[in-house]
Amino acid sequence: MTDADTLTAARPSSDIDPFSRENVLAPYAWHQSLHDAGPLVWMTKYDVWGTARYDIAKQVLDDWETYGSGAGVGLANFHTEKPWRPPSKLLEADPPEHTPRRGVADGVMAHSRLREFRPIFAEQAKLLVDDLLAKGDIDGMEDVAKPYILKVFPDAVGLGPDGREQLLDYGNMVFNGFGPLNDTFAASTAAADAVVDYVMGCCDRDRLDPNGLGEQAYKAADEGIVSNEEALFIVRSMLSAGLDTTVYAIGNVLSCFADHPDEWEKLRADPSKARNAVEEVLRYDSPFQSFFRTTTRDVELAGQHIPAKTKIMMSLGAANRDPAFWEKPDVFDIDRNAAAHLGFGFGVHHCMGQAMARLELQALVTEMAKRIERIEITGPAVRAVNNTLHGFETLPLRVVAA
Ligand code: OVV
Repeated sequence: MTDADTLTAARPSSDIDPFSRENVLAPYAWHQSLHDAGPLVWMTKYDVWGTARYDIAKQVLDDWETYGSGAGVGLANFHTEKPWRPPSKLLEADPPEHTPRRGVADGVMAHSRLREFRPIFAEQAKLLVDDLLAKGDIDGMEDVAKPYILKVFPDAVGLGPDGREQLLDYGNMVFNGFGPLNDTFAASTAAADAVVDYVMGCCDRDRLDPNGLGEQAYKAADEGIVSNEEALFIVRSMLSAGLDTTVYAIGNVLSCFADHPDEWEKLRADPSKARNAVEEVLRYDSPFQSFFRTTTRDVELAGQHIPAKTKIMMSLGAANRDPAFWEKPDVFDIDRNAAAHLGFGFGVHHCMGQAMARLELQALVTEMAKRIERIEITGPAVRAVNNTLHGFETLPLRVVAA
């Protein structure tokens, strides 16, 4: 063997493109090959490291000092590439700047503060299920996921009623923007200017309902904890991360249960299982598929030497099915303890909206479990093409009343 061969042998590599159309549509086969290639794999298509392993992903997420977010949490390396939008002051920032902003966001989105939404979401879920049962034949995205989330979440933040569907267009761009500037990204940014204008307008304090969550961020600015600009960016983060993610999650919930009628039966027998069922969907079919960190110094990881300023891709969707961590990872089982999934990330940047997402999802799943006997697939489901999110474009279903 030549020296070059020895080097190649010592460094697992893969030419997988995680962001190709085929691969975002059907991730589980390439997850397997990335997993099998090694704990940490050099991805030749993009010159970044990648991992499909639960323990490595968690180790990276847990160490913000070594694996930073300030150079972006997508493929773009802000050391050398210009971000496509002004970076998030939460997600794409590191301590110490990140810390007070995150403190404010956590206060606004704290479970204890959000509990007041539980009856409101339950009422919306009830109205929605009335409508679904009246129709019978429905589309899981157009009739369930989108109308529910576009009602409950912008209401909670304090947005007006008009133009809300543009929030989904914005999220689509944001989540494509964590991948390469490929055709998928380009297609989603075709009408970017109008959509960005709409979303930035929504972040304006004067336009937010004084009783909503957005205003709470500005109250922290009044107290001097963050600046007004930081408050505006906290609202932008809510509107960036809070829509498409939960819309896709609801679609994945519906498809999981349509595909696994026995699990639906288990849930119907005990709707209090809704809580864990939601976690299991987020593990089994994670809406949030991947994230990056960038090394802040030279470091050894999984036996590899990685220089500073290098990107590492964590395939969260793969980690959530890593057989080294999960028993029978490819089995959808609402009774398993799924709480340790990485679908909300981990560490200082773990999802700030997770209490909100859980309340939204649990309210809907509980209402459906009480009143819907069966969810059947009635036509070809079409997966959505997005560089980061995994969900459906269309999901034709029939719901049968209990
Ligand atoms: C987790 C996440 C996704 C998308 C956008 C943001 C955060 C943000 O902070 O803007």
